[in-house]
Amino acid sequence: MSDYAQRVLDGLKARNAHEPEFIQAATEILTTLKPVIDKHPEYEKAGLLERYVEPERIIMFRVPWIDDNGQVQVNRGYRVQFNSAIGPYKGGLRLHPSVNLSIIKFLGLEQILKNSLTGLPIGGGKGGSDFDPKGKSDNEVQRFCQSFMTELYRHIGKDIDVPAGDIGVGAREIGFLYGQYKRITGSYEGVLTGKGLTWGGSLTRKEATGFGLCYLTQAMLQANGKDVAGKTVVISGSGNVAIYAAQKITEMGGKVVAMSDSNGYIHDPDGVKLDVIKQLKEVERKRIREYVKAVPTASYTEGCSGIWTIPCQIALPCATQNEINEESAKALIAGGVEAVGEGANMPSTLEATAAFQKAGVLFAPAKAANAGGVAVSALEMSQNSMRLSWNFEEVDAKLKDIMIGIFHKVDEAAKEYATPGDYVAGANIAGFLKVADAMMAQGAV
Ligand code: NDP
Ligand code: 2IT
Repeated sequence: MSDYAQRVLDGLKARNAHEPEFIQAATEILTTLKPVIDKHPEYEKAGLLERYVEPERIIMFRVPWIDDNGQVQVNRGYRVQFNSAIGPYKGGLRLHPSVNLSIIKFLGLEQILKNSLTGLPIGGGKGGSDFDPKGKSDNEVQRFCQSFMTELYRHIGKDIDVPAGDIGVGAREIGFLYGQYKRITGSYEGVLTGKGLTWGGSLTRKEATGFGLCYLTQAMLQANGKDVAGKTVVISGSGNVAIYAAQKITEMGGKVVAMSDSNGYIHDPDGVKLDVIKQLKEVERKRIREYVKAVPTASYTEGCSGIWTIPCQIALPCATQNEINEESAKALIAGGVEAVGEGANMPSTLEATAAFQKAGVLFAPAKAANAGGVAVSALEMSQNSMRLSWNFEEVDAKLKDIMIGIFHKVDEAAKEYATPGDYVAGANIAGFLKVADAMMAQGAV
């Protein structure tokens, strides 16, 4: 690592010692930026890296709401407005009991580079709350969302900060949040993405992250003389990203044999029946263990990490951060994995990533591989501004172009600055150069 990057990382660790996920994301980024930092000594005088790792603004707030028993509950809300050098802050909202500042900051830091890679004019931000939507009634979720937006509305806007979904935030939550924003401000504007199709949403946004992951994984395989067709695929999670990754990879000729949720995983060697998963997860909000009732030939195993012991050629982690540790990576390698495409944000630990790269596994890092969701969010913003809607095929074609374009940018940056095939370094460098250029041009702000 360059001296400058190392000093910035040391300072970041000292100042944020209690934020392990943020330190993990920053370590990977700063480590791989060395060739760029060495080439641009002017960055140091401009304090570029110190500014890059410090959010422009962190908003933390109380979210009081009343449960169905009349009891007042209090959660903590967050919005980290990390970097607006290339566009308004853009990034999802996560509702999960594990949410804390470290997790929101790591997601925000990643989002800056991801959004840059899309080629679209969007800065980086992320938010959420430690609210757990699981087991809550629709009315409780509505009251939480209304309370959350009652504070958040003053900090966001279509040209300021445009949140969207992430874990625990789907169409239902975006609806409640949007309704409350509109009620408070009186403004019908594209302040959130992932909206319903009758009120400003974009076709293909629901499918975008999963589809985009498959387009990029396919581009990576083909650049290396391989193809998705005929491959056995393991996908973790069974939420928005996992479901549409499973759909597209199946269309491409891959066979998905396992999926999971936070309780456990199902193994269906005949190929996972996606209509059963969609019914369970999108309609009934049930646990994945119920799958074996509909498909008795499949098996269910309690606990999620065992999914990585199932032999496969393609692994698509689509659940959450650090779900693949070194042991799981070694199990995947032993099982013959040829390619990993990260649908979730930072699903592989630093040690797992190193193990994959050392073993020669094609490895598409999250900020490139899962950029399709935010890319179509940016297309939703464009459609809202123009007050028109593109059809499914148009948006899907643009998404595919963007994902293939990202792969080429990443591939070329790896070749020019790092090691050919090191898509981790390639993604960080390609994403960073655009943001750095904008930050240098805009002065010390
Ligand atoms: P969903 O809430 O729709 O689904 C999340 C899935 O992951 C569920 O199956 C959930 O299981 C599982 N999961 C969540 N947390 C954990 C955990 N701590 N341990 C084990 N399993 C867990 O979220 P998304 O599909 O939208 O998001 C999945 C990942 O993709 C996240 O990392 C997110 O940041 C990333 N991502 C999402 C984008 C989007 O457009 N939605 C865009 C880019 C990245 P359970 O139901 O049991 O909790
Ligand atoms: O991690 C991500 O890129 C998202 N959750 C989607 C963000 C967005 O603004 O669509």
